[in-house]
Amino acid sequence: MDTVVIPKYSLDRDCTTLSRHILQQLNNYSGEAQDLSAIMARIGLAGKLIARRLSRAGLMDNVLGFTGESNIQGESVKKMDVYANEVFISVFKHSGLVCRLASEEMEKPFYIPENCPIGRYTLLYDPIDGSSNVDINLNVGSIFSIRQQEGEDLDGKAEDLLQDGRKQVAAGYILYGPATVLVYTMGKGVHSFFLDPSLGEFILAEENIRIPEHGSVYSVNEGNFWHWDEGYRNYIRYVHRHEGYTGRYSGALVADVHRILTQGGVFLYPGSTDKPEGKLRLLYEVAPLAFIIEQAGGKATNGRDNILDIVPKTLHQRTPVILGSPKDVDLVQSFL
Ligand code: P6P
Repeated sequence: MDTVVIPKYSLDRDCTTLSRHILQQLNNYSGEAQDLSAIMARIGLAGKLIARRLSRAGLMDNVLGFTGESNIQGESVKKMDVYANEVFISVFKHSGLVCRLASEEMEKPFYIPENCPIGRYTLLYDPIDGSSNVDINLNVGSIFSIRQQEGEDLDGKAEDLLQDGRKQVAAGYILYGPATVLVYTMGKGVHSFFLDPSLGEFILAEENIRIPEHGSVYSVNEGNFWHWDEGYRNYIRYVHRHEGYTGRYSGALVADVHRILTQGGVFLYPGSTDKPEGKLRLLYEVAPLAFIIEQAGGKATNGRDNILDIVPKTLHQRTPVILGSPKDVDLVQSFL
């Protein structure tokens, strides 16, 4: 299946919005298809609201900097984290679509009561990933994953979310950069949309994106070098000593993974002696990105198991991750 690039500036291109593309992908106009189409459109609205805030952040009071609070992860919360988290909640209110939201910024799942009698979908998300970049105007992203509720969740613990990544109905990310780009999959390939500010719409740019079999980029925070197992250190020594490799690391997962998706290579965030599970969260960071990468023909592993096969025990469970081009993921694993 080749990557299809849509002719630019055709009328039909300008009309291929997120919601239309979902219906095209599902090739039906059932209630369920319409629901998923509406969910994706609302995720697009969240992206537009966050992109607008980011573009004005430096000119507004009370947008940048820290709140002084810490989140469930024990991390200092940025004002932008709180705003973006609220955006995702607000865009799904009175939608009848999504009953529960699970976010990096909220210890427990958040229920939108007016939606719960009928809303059978759950949104899991990292509202602003890479928020350390917000104050210096570098790339940040949002990551999302859609799952269907199983059972009645009578105890309000959303334990049906603790299932493997293959239960994801849809997943993707929004990259806030020179352009705002939304990339998603529903298990039928990976597709990218650019926000056209003149239309206020995400417009289809590429369909069925395929990750190169190999790429020159390795993306990792080498500052943790002496905290890794020897196998990771030997991999880094290999790429240091062999021609054809280059390091790229932005500190924002979405930006680094988007580079790997489009140019090939490997992103890794290994476990360390003090944090054997690594830093990145499984349910709303690594599993959605693994779905994207695998759908594009790449691989995603924790060093032993396929990321999409991992069954989490807790909502905010972390996992080590190696993801990207098949040949490069295999090379890393050959040292472990
Ligand atoms: P480190 C940002 O805080 C984040 O969650 C990801 O976006 C990013 O990949 C990672 O942490 C960076 O972590 O330890 O390299 O600063």
